[in-house]
Parts: sequence; structure tokens; C-alpha cells
Amino acid sequence: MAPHPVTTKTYASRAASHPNSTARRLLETMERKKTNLCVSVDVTKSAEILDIVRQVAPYVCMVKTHIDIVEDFTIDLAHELRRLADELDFVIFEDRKFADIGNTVELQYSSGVHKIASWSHLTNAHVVPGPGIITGLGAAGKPLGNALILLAEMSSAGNLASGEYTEKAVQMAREAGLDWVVGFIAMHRVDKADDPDFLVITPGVGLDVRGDGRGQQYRTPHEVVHDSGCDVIIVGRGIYKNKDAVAAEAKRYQEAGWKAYEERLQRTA
Ligand code: S5P
Repeated sequence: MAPHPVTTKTYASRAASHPNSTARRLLETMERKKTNLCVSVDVTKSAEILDIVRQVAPYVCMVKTHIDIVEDFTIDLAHELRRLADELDFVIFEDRKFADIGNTVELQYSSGVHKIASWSHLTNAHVVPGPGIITGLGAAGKPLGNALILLAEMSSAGNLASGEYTEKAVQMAREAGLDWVVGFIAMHRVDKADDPDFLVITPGVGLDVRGDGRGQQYRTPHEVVHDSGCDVIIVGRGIYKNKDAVAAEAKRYQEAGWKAYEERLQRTA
């Protein structure tokens, strides 16, 4: 079977023709820093988040947050993350997984204590509510140059995002337009050969273990990027669980992810 056409292209060439400024920035950063690694900083104290971000920054294209787990959150944390994103050259992805009607998600995205739209370049949404969730979030995020990805698949055992559900998620992205919905959380290339240039961003990545005892399922960067054709690997605990090796682990995943990308290009050249 011929490889998916997107997997034969460089990140740089995809950046050049992308209509969304956040996707363009992400793809340009990937090429410039030679990394398809997104670190998921799932810790609960602001100082620890900022410490991990500073340590992993040289090796990442993107930092992913769960801002609602931060116990000492103030908006200063968000402003500092945004400042670091510019200084240390990465994109911010708030993994909020919105899942309500359009009017509610617009408020959750723009307002409350977190004001996510004001500092997070990228966020994501479940498609359970239907396309209204995409337009609701777009009302707040599009004017700011942000981007949205949809959860078309999940990494956890027994999840319901498969088959027709996944196909409908992809169809909703097509209908929304690439200037706002730039891709998916998915485990493989869920888009078709003639689709616009969607990003497939993939969690459940680990080099040392295959699971976490709570349903998470890990695959290696090679399986994810080379075999499944995904674009960005998300790694959380694999990088920050050993506090003394955060930078070293980030470098290890960066190198593994980039090698898998280079091998994918060679295979299809
Ligand atoms: O299907 C999913 C979607 C996401 S965004 N499975 C996931 O694990 N995630 C997120 O990726 C999850 O919320 C967590 O922040 C990260 C994986 O973390 P790790 O420690 O298991 O690498």
C-alpha cells in the first residue's frame, strides 16, 4: 500500500503552505529545532511546571499543559508560559478536551480563571457534542490566530473513539476548514490521501514501559512516527518521572522521534 502522501513530505514543506498561523509556527519550529516532541507537563505546582519547561525546552516543539490540575494557579503562570514560548521557541497546547455545547465551550475557553484562549496557541475538543463545539471555540480562538484539534482516537484501553466515530471526527474537521481545525489526537493517520494537510498528534508514547496500570497504552516513537505516520509525539511521565533526568530523557525522546521521522522520509523518497 502506498504511504500516506503527508508522510512523504518534510515538516518544512508542509509549513510553507499551511493556512493556519499556529500550525505553521509548529511545523517551522519542528524543522528548525529538529524535534517532533511535545512534552506533557502534568504536575500540580507552578514552579515545577516552569522548571520542567525550562529543562525540556531545547528538545521540544510544543509544551502541553493541563492547567486545571495546577494547585497554585494564577494568571501569572500562563503569562510566564507564553513568555517562555517566545523566548525558548515552542508552541503551547492546553489539553482541555472541551466536550460541551458551543455556547458553553466558548465561555470555558475565553473566560473563567484560566482564560485559555488568551495564552494557549492550540487546544483540543471531543466531537461528542457535534460541530457546534467547533464553531463555539472558533468564535473565541480564531480571531487570536489559535488552532484546534479534534480527538478522533484515544490511547487508553477500551475507549469508544473508533470506527464510525473516528470517521465522523475527520469529516467534522474537513467541514470546519484547515484555517481553524488543523488536525487530530489520533493513534494513526486517520485522514485520507486527498485530505488537506492535517496534523496527527499522538499521546501514549514511551520507550521503557507498555502501560501505566490505569489503561494508558504506550508505543515507541518509531511505532508512532514511522509505522503509523503520526506527526507529533506527546510524552509525559516518560520524561519527568525521574526528576534528575528530565533534560536527558527529553533529549532521548527527541532523538528517537526525529530518527523515526528521517527514516520515514527515506522510506518514501
Ligand atoms: O488519548 C489520549 C489523549 C491525550 S491528550 N491519551 C492521552 O494520554 N492524552 C494525554 O497525554 C493525557 O491526558 C496526558 O496528559 C498525556 C499522556 O501522558 P503520559 O504520562 O501517559 O505520557
